[in-house]
Amino acid sequence: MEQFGRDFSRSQLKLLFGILVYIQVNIESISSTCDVTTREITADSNWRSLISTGYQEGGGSYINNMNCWWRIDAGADDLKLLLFLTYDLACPGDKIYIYDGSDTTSTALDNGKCGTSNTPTHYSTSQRHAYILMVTDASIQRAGFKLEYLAAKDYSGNGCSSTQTLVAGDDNRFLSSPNFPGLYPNSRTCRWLITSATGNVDLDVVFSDIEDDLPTQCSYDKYFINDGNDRCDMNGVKTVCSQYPKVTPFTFTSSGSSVVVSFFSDSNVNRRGFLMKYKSNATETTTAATQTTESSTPQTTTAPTQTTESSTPQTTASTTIKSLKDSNTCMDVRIVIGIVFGCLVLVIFSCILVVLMVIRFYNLRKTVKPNE
Ligand SMILES: [Ca+2]
Ligand SMILES: [Ca+2]
Repeated sequence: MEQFGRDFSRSQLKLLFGILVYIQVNIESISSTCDVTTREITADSNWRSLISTGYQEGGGSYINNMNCWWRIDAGADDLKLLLFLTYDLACPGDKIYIYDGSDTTSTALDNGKCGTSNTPTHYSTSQRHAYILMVTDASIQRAGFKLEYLAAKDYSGNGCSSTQTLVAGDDNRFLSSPNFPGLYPNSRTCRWLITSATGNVDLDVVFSDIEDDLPTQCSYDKYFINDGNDRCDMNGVKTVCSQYPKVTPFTFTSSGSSVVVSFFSDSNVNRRGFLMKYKSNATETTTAATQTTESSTPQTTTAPTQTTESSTPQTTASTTIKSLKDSNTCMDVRIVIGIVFGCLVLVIFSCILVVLMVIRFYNLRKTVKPNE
């Protein structure tokens, strides 16, 4: 009996300890992200995801009566944040707020979004911080939100004033459209020649959001990747247009030691542009063949049980990248050559006509003279 009492007490103690641990774990799980302090997150040049508590890809749910805060830091004063939000929040009590700054006194990029959207909403900050607030009320839970973020800046340099030469090294360096991650300007032509002293050039397109047309002809805005240092050489050229999220991130390896990237925007409608990494690939074997690959592997996000970050990059739908043998990269040169050639033909033709008329005139005068 005494043994039974001792065992019973031990079982009770174990149960009580288990309950305390359970409560403690859940309190820590919630308090680490909500209600107590702002969670600090540092972004980098890789796509990462912030998801609300309980969010799972295609399901899950948050809990009632939450107030959650996150502060994302791009990591340096010259970096800004590019954000993509998808959400499923029950209106009107559950909302997400996004601020362009380090707290709620900053300008709101979104001042209380709710409802459902699987199409990502774009935001970019004007400085290094973004502040995120999620609130939920006492009833009705939905999936929550997923916020993908990336630290970036304008890496376009002087490529829009003249062809800029960039040297690829062993480390990842970056090239972007002008004003990235903000909207690119209208009526802009930019060109960058990327060279490698030790091998081939690897391009890794991280992000692409370019005004397209339907059906996709890339007749509005676009960028080209030319394999080699001659932008007019159409062998192996890639052209990219289409808005996020249609373009699947892709990689491109030059067949030689250089590649030319050209960007064109027309006179209206501007979007976020592109961001790509480039580096030297010293181990590549130089061949004449174009080594272009497109990654179509879907990027998945795990289903965590609490608010977390994942290192998975953007979810994308399809690709509209295409090879063009007859693109208009060099259309401006061709037009000039055509006009010059046409003028020459016209001048030569006119001269021949004048000469023929003069000859005929003198022949007529000779014919008429004997009768005078
Ligand atoms: Ca609710
Ligand atoms: Ca445009």
